[in-house]
Amino acid sequence: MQACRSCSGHDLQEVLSLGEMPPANALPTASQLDDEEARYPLEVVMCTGCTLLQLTESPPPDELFVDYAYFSSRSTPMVDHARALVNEVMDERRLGPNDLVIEVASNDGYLLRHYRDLGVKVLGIDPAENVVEVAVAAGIPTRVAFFTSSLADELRSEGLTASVVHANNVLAHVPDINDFVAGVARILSDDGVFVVETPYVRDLIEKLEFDTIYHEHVFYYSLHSVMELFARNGLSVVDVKRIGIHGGSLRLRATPIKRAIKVGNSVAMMLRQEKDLGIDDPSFYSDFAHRVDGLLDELRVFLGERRDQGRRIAGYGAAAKGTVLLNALGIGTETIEFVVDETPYKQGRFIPGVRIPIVGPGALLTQMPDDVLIFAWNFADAIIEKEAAYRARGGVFLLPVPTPRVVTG
Ligand code: DWN
Ligand code: ZN
Repeated sequence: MQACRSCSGHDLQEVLSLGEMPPANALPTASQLDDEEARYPLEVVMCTGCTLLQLTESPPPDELFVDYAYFSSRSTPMVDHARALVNEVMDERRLGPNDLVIEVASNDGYLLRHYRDLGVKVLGIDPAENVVEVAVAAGIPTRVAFFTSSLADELRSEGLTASVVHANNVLAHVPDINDFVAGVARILSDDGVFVVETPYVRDLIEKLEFDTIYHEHVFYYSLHSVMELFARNGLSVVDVKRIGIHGGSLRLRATPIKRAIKVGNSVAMMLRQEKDLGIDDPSFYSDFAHRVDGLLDELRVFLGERRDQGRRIAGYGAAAKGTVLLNALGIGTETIEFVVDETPYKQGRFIPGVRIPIVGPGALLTQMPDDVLIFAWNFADAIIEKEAAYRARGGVFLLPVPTPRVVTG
């Protein structure tokens, strides 16, 4: 990679290298275990020009997102979170049957279903044919496509413009990000709003969430770097707030620059915070790799001690984060017997690279491992509550970041 994907700058400073890894959601089936897995460098650099952190290499999106393992509705907290967001936007915008809401990366309809139930017109856009099938079966009109500026023009030529465009956990995933944002600017109606949720680089660094670095996540945004990207493509960020989802994200609203809407105080305040923290300065990231190495060493000791005591350990959540964590640790079935996950697509498959079997959550009670390491730590509360019977029988939950620890209380 020679230049920044956002501003084309050439001064790229290394932040972290996790070596060569298989794509986090490329879960092999039993019959594929003898096949060679594709591996790509997993390296993050910072552009000193526009301050955007990004991968040096990312597999072609076709390879990552067409047959996709992630079904948003399989995580109840995601559905609940989406419902709350829809209610917030409905209160703000008073949308009705003549308004169109578009979600880019609409997955299985986990968010649009709430607008549809409120009588608002919806259109999903998502490249994952296998996941879109679920959305369409649930009555959510969805285009199987990657969102691009030419798709935006096509939709506009069909007379479609959006009162709201949602993009949750996709702004980080699109290598040609300028074209993507330009497309949003084109499909928004004149008084439309772009509502985005994307993981926040401040949380990644401060909470050592290195396992959220994987090939699907090409970018790691600050407010500063998002604003540079949006301004270049005709959008102005008018409101922003930090939210807890997925380890800590930004929820921001943007409108076409030509509307010259007054920028809210929230934007100025967060930019001030980022300046005071030095988030747009390479030195903010200079000890991250060292801290990650320290965490990996701590995790190896923590898990090794429990295994040496004869404790059997399983995992919870065949999350992309789990693939990164396990491959970075270099541990497999000698330490983690199996991983449970409620997603039918994932069951019967294996964690890439380390080949740990993925099974249904019933295995917790039938196999009764002593410890369960939660890879989907962003949903730990919901998982621990759900698996109360396992704890009642003496099962122990473990969390890996920002420090390895036993869940008590
Ligand atoms: O950006 C992305 C985020 C939104 O989701 C995608 N690129 C990939 C994916 O990342 P992830 O796989 O790390 O996300 P999650 O949401 O932490 O994965 C949770 C996994 O755990 C899912 O496979 C579902 C599973 N799960 C479960 O089996 N029972 C989750 C919950 C809450 C449960 O109760
Ligand atoms: Zn740049």
